[in-house]
Amino acid sequence: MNTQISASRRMATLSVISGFILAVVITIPIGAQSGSDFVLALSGTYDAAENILLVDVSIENNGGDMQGFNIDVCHDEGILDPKAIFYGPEIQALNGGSGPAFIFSYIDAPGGIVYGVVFSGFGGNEVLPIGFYRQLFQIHYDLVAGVTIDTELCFCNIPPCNTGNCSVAETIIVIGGQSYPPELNCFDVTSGDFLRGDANADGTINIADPIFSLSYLFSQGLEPTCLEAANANNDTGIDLGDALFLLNYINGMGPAPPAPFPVCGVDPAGAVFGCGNYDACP
Ligand SMILES: [Ca+2]
Ligand SMILES: [Ca+2]
Repeated sequence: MNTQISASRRMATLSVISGFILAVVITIPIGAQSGSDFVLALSGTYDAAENILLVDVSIENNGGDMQGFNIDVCHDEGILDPKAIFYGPEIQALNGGSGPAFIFSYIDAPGGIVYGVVFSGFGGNEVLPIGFYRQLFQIHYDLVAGVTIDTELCFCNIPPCNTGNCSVAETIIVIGGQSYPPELNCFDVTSGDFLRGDANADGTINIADPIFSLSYLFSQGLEPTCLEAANANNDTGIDLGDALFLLNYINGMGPAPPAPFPVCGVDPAGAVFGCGNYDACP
């Protein structure tokens, strides 16, 4: 759990995305299974200037020393067009920083993408130990012209490709040379609304929000489910300044949070940390 908090916090503190980027709300999973030692999840942002949806695939690994994986993500081909896949920082750090030994990447698999990674070459022993990996890899999708972001992404098992060369396509995690199935959830993806300053994502702004932020920042409290909502002052950091900004506003001693505020909406422009899950808007 500490790994999750520190990794996410590091991402929140360091990640600054410039340009015209809107938060993309990716809602809670549909039809979640339970009991797996591996929980996959999605979060994302939409870059309106480039018309690209950037989706991070995370994994909560409670199973052991992970040696590799094959993960399929299915999408609506009438809305999304996958263009590229990039692995995240922990995979980049493998093998002395040279990255994984083998990558099998199929962005044109039927109905989705297939991404397989083997950490070590012959004789190696590279693993990702138990922990939370916020950006195991990232998928870049183009939006099909003329559509809005209102769709669903699912972790899935894509049948062996009838074109190309992806004959091993089932979603599995590898530990000790054995394959294990993770949870296969679906996530709604919308260019969603949120309320700036609502760090605890309950739909209202009050003193509970700066307390929630302070707990997250300094007491290993829960991470805001919508990081951009916690960016109360709409600058390039999620830090003590946001809690102080909110406290000043709540006590009538400072300005109100920038839009979207005081009603729900999308971020009109600017730097965004992403909004993984915000359900409090009507
Ligand atoms: Ca709140
Ligand atoms: Ca801030």
